[in-house]
Amino acid sequence: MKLLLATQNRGKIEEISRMLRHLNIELIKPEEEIEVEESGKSFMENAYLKALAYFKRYGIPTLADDSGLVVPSLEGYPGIYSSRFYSLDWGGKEEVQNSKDQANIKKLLRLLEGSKDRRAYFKAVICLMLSEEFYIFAEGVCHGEIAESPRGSAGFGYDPIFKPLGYEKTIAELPPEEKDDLSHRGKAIRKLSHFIEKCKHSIFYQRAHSN
Ligand code: ITT
Repeated sequence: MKLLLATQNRGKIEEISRMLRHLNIELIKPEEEIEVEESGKSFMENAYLKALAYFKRYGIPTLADDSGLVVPSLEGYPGIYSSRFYSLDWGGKEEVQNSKDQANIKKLLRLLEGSKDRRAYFKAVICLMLSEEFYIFAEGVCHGEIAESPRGSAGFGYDPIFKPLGYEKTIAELPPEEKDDLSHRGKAIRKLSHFIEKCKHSIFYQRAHSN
C-alpha cells in the first residue's frame, strides 16, 4: 500500500513517518508543492481541503494533517492560523527575521506578556482519504501551557514554548518518541493507524482489479 503524506511541513512528515513506521507501508512525500487555499473555518475543514487537493493530483490514498495551537485567553488564536500567525493583523504583524516559526513564537510571547492565564492546547485533525467519496477523520488534543521563553531545539513550530500538562520541560526539550506519546498528532495518528493496518490489504485488492 502507498500512502501520500499531503503536507509541505517537514516536521509533520518526520513525525508521521516515525509513527507509521511499524505498519510497513510505502509513505510518499509530495514531489511538488500543491497550493491549497485553506479557506475552511475549522481544522477539520482544512484537513479535508488538503487531502482532497493532493488526492486529486496523485490518485492514491492520502493523509492530511491540519493542526495548530489554541490559546483560550487570546480568543483561540493562533488556532487555524497557527502557521501564519506572525502575518495576521490581529495582534499586530511580526517581522520574519530568522524563520516564520520564530516570528510566530515572538508574537505569541509578546501578546501573553504579563498574562497569568497561559493555558493552551495543540489540536490536530487528520483526514485519511481513500477516494473522493470515502474519507475519515481522527483528532487529537494535547493540553498544556505557554512557557515564559523558548527552550529546547527538538520538534518544530511552537514546541519550544509549549509545556505539556504535568511537565516543566517544553516539548522541544523532550526526546521525539516522548513527543509522539503525548502529542495531539500522536493521539490522532494512533486512532487511525489501526484502520490503515486493517485496510491495507483491501486497497491492494482494489488496485489489482482496477488495472
Ligand atoms: P501543511 O499545510 O503543508 O501541512 P502547515 O505547517 O502550513 O503545513 P498547518 O496549516 O496545519 O500546516 O499549520 C500547522 C501549524 O501549527 C504549524 O506550522 C505550527 O506552527 C503549528 N503546529 C502544529 N503542530 C505542531 C507541533 O506538533 N508542534 C509545534 N507546532 C505545531
